[in-house]
Amino acid sequence: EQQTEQTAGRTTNTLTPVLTDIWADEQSWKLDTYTRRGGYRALDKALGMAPDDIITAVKDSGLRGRGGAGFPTGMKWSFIPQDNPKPKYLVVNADESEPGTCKDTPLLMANPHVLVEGVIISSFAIRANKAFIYVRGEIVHVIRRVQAAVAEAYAAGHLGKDIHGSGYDLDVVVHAGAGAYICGEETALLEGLEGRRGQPRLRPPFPAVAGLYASPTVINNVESIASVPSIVDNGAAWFASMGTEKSKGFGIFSLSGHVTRPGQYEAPLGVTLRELIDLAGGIREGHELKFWTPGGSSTPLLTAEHLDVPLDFEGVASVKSMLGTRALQLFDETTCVVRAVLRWTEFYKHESCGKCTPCREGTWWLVQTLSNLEKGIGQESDLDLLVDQCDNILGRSFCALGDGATSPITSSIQFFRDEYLRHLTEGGCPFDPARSTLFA
Ligand code: L3W
Ligand code: SF4
Repeated sequence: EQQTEQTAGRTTNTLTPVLTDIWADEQSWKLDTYTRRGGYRALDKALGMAPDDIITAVKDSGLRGRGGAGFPTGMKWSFIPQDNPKPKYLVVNADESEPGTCKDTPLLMANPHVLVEGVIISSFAIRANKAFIYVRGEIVHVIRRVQAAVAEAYAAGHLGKDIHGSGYDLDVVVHAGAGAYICGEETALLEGLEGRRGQPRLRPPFPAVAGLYASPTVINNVESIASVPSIVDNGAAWFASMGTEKSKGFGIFSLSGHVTRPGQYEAPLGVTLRELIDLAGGIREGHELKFWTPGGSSTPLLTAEHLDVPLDFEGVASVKSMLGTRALQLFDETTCVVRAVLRWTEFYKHESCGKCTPCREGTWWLVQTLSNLEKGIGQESDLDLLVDQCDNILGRSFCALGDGATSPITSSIQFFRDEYLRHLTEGGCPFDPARSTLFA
């Protein structure tokens, strides 16, 4: 318990305290605490509704997938073919592994019951009697916490047979992954759940049509499912009143790196990085922002000139990046961008599942070219070679991992070409690594 308390979410400084409102409470992860705060009230309401009306409410709310792609959640649910006699499944993607992304893990630690309640309501809506929560394998304390919450929910009659006397049955399995980033890709995750090597499947068919055990399956991110109880409880219009025209509601933004108070900040979509940095106490004293990722390392880097870009799907796309997982990693002027990008590229090379050639071979070549540049032993034409290597991966890979690997490289060359060249003219990194708190 001691270890898990330390890793529970701590931030209470939020603009829209919905998913995080309970985080500061003592033993916020316990069923009693959650119930005292009105937890499982939405479940009763949902069980009194027609399943299709819940799907309509989620559609009307405008909720879009919180795992990175922003696909409309209610629309995804409506793709489940109800005339298909096969069982339907709900799978929660809790395999949070995107570099910099730390929103689902603290949510699960601090408030696992909001996910469990969301799982029951969502499963009822799509007529599933079995749901899986696929948790990243390395985070054992989180797996234990989710398992404990599921056990509490069974004991209280929120799970199992005839939930709340409604006649609806649901079983939930908490599954631990084995530590591969690729298993966050939805079809690789399904392969893993079925006991096979985690590698992506060809889509279509999308999981909604043929997913787990070739049955209709909804796969959603933790935060998407955890948002459902509040939509049922407060109504679609309440949710849609927050956020922007096409990116409704709220989300957890995780700030890390050179910021005074790193942590999770829940805010309406469309909030700007400038506003979030203010909440987080500013960039560390005496320094200034140099570059940042809007949604983890798979989303193109941005710079200080983008501080006022609305952090919603459209706003970030308008500056040729992606909202992604709202993993805001902030780097000040002491950080060497080439070194940071090399570090991420090594990660993609390591995590490439090897199924397709552009990514398997290409990420290896990216590391070779980049590390030569970083050491200052390359030549100027290597920068063009690097861009060419990216061009041969982007759009030619089997899944989003290959594409994502090119994002930090191409965007950093766009904004910091001179810094790359300085490595060559100075015969090595112009930054004194001892001055960099991240890479010293
Ligand atoms: C039925 C159709 N379903 C699309 C479903 C599809 C999926 C969802 C989004 O990648 C991104 C990626 C990473 N019928 C459908 C349909 N769907 N058309 O909609 O699909 P898609 O292909 O747009 O995206 P994706 O493959 O889910 C996710 C980016 O997120 N990312 C990484 C995130 C990593 C984490 C983590 O570690 N937890 O979230 C960050 O930016 O690059 O672009 O469900 O089935 N016609
Ligand atoms: Fe595997 Fe990379 Fe190809 Fe995706 S892009 S299938 S991770 S080799």
